Amino acid sequence: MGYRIHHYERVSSTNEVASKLAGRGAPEGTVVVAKAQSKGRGRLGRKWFSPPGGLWMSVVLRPRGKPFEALNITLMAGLCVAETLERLYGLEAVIKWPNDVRVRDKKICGVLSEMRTRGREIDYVVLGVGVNANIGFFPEDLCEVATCIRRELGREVSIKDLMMGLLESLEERYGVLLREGFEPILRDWMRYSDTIGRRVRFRDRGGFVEGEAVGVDLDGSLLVKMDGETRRVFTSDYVYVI
Ligand code: BT5
Repeated sequence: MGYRIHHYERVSSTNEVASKLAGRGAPEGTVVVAKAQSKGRGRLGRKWFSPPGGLWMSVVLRPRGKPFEALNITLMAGLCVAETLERLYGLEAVIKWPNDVRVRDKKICGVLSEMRTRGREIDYVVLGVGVNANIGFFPEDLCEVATCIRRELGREVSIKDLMMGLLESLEERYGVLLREGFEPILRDWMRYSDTIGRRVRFRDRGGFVEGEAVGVDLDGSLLVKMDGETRRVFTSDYVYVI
């Protein structure tokens, strides 16, 4: 695909900047990376803590004429982060459906894909990835639940090397996704998943219900078995792995 990387010191959110560029016609492979974000965002209106020391990056993708969902791209990106952390640093990373990469049961990365459609076609997807690389401190509410590469390795890492390693992996996996579809991605994703086989809770008509995660469908949705039936659950269903 070929990348064109735009570096910033500080932006509101790299997803926001990348969306603006994509809306003005920026080509596939446009990358926005910032040293810090003042309004880093997570899913469902949540905040993403983004001080200097992290890799905060968004990539514009234009999978035209392909029946992918943003969720396929999210899962693909989680896989790329997990294998990059393993390949570059020997970290044992697992993926929590749909978008968390975790090390020793703490969140080290989050992925946020945002899609813009035109009619029934995808106009663009902005793939946002946040990896905690060399974070000096976490606020109180994240201290116990988040980690960073430096904390895991006991040494600083190069954010540039991390970015290049991740972009390389994304380029390869995205190529597979376009050529062969989601199936081969999902197969590899499963090897890193720590969600399948676990109990999950999700929102259902105002209340919450529970079931067992038994797989992931080709659209990226989670397959949950409950009372003899298998349900497809989406990220908007506020899923919690128990
Ligand atoms: C995510 O949302 O995990 C998606 C995060 C995506 C961030 C990237 S950074 C580059 C790009 N530009 C953006 O503006 N965003 C993307 P979600 O699954 O909703 O998780 C959000 C929750 O994770 C928060 O409510 C916190 O509990 C926790 N959290 C916030 N900041 C964190 C951090 N730095 N490390 C670990 N956990 C964090």
